This record gives sequence, structure tokens and C-alpha cells, in this order.
Amino acid sequence: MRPSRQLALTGLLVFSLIPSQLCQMHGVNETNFWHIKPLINTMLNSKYTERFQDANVLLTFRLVGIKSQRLEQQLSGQIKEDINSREMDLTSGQLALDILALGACENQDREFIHGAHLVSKLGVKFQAEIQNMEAHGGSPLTNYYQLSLALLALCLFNGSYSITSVTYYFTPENKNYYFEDQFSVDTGAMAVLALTCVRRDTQKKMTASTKRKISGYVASLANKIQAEGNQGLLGNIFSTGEAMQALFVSSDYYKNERNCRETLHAVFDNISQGVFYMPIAAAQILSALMGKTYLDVISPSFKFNVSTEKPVTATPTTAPLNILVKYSVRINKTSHTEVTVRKGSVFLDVMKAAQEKNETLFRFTVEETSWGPFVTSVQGISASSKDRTYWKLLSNGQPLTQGAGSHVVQNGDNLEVRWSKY
Ligand code: B12
Repeated sequence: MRPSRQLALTGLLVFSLIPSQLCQMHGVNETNFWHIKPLINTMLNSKYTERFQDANVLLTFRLVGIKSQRLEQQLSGQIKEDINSREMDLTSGQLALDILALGACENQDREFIHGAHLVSKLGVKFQAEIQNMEAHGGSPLTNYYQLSLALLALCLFNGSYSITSVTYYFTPENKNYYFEDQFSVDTGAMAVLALTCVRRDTQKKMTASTKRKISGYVASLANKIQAEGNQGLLGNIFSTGEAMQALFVSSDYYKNERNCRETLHAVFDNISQGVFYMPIAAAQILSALMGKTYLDVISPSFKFNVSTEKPVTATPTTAPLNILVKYSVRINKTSHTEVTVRKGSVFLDVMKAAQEKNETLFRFTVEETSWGPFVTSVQGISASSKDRTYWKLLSNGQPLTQGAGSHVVQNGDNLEVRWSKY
């Protein structure tokens, strides 16, 4: 960014930053704004040729008040086109995110939500999730992160949902907050935001005891999130943004300046290492860093203009050295191989190299998603939401915190895809 433009942008931000809730002294301000600049650049400079990342990015742009008319028009256009073409196929969480993104601005996008009856359609999808849980031992069609997104959007945009279902299905002990016995911080955080909205919902007639119950859920989930705290992060780096939002609205955690400093230090450090190079990852952390939560969607934000940066040209990779890694597929028994790939390769390159060596043992399929390629099948065995099965990715025995398209492998790594249940 050229110095003059940087100054202009910083100047505008000074007036717009409202880290009103917590982290007041240590949130992003004019002196440390440069830390978050890479996030804004990532979001501004991405191509958005695929539809997947639009809603998260548009939502954050609007929530924190970044006004880039060109991009807003492009993203909202893509979202509306997508809704028009495959509304029935959208999952509850996808439609909820679309509503949050479109509804985060008081313009014709809100009319689109209204005209296309998106909120009542979301109500139907939410109800279908509940019915699925009733019929299939408590498992939703998608997952609790999406169920929470749906509840949040319904609550913010006056949709219909049953308080009885909410108090029954969102108890903190529910198995859906966990993947293989591990509390999912992202999921818990989204539920805290949704339940906080429900507790504040003045449209709903709620008894004092129901209110207390929901407050109890929120407090318990917030405690579980805090229990996953580790050197400033909550869960891992990619869950920290949404966890921050949840703790902003539900606990005193960030009233403690030390906690706040620790989180910001860890997050800024990761930003400087380029960890948030995906627009969705940048979008999910930026709102919290600017003191905003998804509950602020319905209150308009101060706007400031930014001009689009020239895309940063990728630095050419250095000499193409080869590295040797082990790769295995584990179902009941394990199939091993060793492959040579270029230095700087990602997990997916290893999977491709193994597939070329032995198609029968190592064939696989992926599906493009907002986080990149999701491994859907290996050896012809497909992941299934219904059976709560998936292909887990591991390196040296540890689950990856990034996907197959992002995780860079190192010489000598022991990589594995493992048939797992969550
Ligand atoms: C639910 C969930 C899962 C479920 C998805 C299946 C289901 N029935 O719901 C399960 C448990 C299978 C899962 C698996 C994994 N997940 Co996951 N998951 C989530 C979670 C909590 C919500 C996703 C969601 O529903 N979003 C909302 C809907 C509307 O958006 P969507 O794009 O339609 O959602 C789909 C994709 O997100 C996809 N998906 C889910 N996880 C991942 C991970 C990757 C890398 C990809 C490419 C796609 C993908 O499944 C969703 C449902 O179809 C997110 C949290 C978050 N902050 O987003 C983490 C999250 C996306 N997952 C993550 C990771 C790391 C994984 C794994 C790589 C873990 C592992 N070591 O194996 C695997 C994926 C392996 C593979 N096969 O490719 C990270 C991604 C970080 C990154 N920078 O890439 C996140 C952000 C969690 C975190 N904080 O670490 N996940």
C-alpha cells in the first residue's frame, strides 16, 4: 500500500473503530491498525470467481463498515444470483449467512430478502433440521454451527422459531457441540451468539425461568470456550475470531486486559505470518478485531471508503527442490506409500501423487467449498453427514488445523487420511 493511501485509510478508520464492548484499550486503533491491513487487502484483492466465499466476506465488509461499492455490488449480485438459481439446495447455514450478509445493509438487498421471502424459507429449513433431529437420534441435517447460524438469522430478522425447541436442543451438553469428544469452539461460539440474540428477543414471550435457562446455556458455553484458551487463542487460530465475538457478548473475559492483550498478540502474530490468506479466514477474524459481533448486523455501521489495492503479485518460488513424505490411508487397515513432491507442496499434492502411484488404494474425490477443497471420498468410501463420518486429515499423528489445499507439507512428514466418526 502506498504511504499516502495508507494514511488516508488509517485516518478514516480512526473515526469508525468502535471496540465499544471490550478490549477497549487494546483493540485495534490507529497505532496498531497496520496489523489488520493484510486482512483487508486479502478481502479486497481476492477474485471471488467462485461463489463460496461471498457471504462471509460481504457480511464482514458491511459489519465493520468497509465501503467498497464495486466489491459490494459484485458480491451481493453473486449471492442473489445463487439464491435465485439454487434456493432449494442451499443448506440452512448457507441461506442464513446469505440473509445476514444481504441484511447487514439498509439498501435494496433488504428488499430482496423481503421480496423473496427468505426469512420464512429459512424458518422452514430450520424446522427441517429439528425434524431430522427428532427422527434421527438428535443429528441435524447439517451441523450445529449451521443450526446456530440459522437461529441467529431468524432471531435478528424476526423469523419464526420455537423457544421450546431452542431450550430443548441447545443445551450445552448436546453431543452436536462436539466432534469426536472435542468441543468445537466455532460451533459453541456461533451458538452463544444465537442464544444471546434469543435471550434479548423482545418479540418472543418468554417466562423469566426460560430466560434464566437460556442465560445458563450461554454462560456454560462461554465457559467451555474459555476452557479451550491456549496462549491467547481460543480453540485454534481459525476459531478465535468467532470465539472473541461470543465472549464479547457473554462474559467478562475481555474485561481482563491481560486476556485481551494475549489474544491480540497471538492473532497479530498469525496475521503477520500470512495465516489468514483465505478471504473467509480473514473475514471471520476481522469483525472481532474491529469490536463487532454478528449481533450488530441489524444496526447500521459508519461507512468509510477504500479504494481497491492492486493485487499483490505472488513471490516466485525458490528452486524446486523435492521432498519425500510418507502417506497412508486408514480405514480398518492402513495402506502406506511414500511419494516425492516439490518443496512447498500441500497435502492435496501428496494425495494426487499417491493416487498416480496406485489408483485403487489412493483414489479420492474433493468438493470445492469456501475453505478450499474438502476431501469427500477416498478408495470410493464417501463421507456422510447422515452417518457423521468424514475423512480426517493428520500429519505426524496430529489433526490438521487447515485443509488439504492449504496445509504445506515438510520433508519426512507422516501424512494420513483417516476414516473417522464425529
Ligand atoms: C462442521 C465443520 C466440520 C464438519 C463438516 C461436515 C458436516 N456435516 O458439517 C467435519 C467434522 C466433517 C469437518 C471436517 C474438517 N474440518 Co471443519 N469445520 C466445521 C465448522 C465448525 C462449520 C462448517 C460450516 O458448516 N460452515 C457453514 C456453512 C454454511 O458453510 P459451508 O461452506 O457450506 O460449510 C461446509 C464447509 O465448511 C465444509 N467444511 C467443514 N470443515 C472444512 C474444512 C476444510 C479445510 C474444508 C475445505 C471444508 C470444510 O463442510 C461444511 C458443511 O458441508 C467450521 C468452522 C468455521 N469457522 O467455519 C470448521 C472448519 C471449517 N474446519 C476446519 C478443519 C481444519 C477441518 C478438517 C481439515 C479437520 C481435519 N484435521 O481433518 C476436516 C476436513 C477434512 C477433509 N475431509 O477435507 C477448519 C478450517 C481451517 C482452515 N484454515 O482451513 C475450521 C474453520 C475449524 C477450525 N477452527 O479449525 N468440519
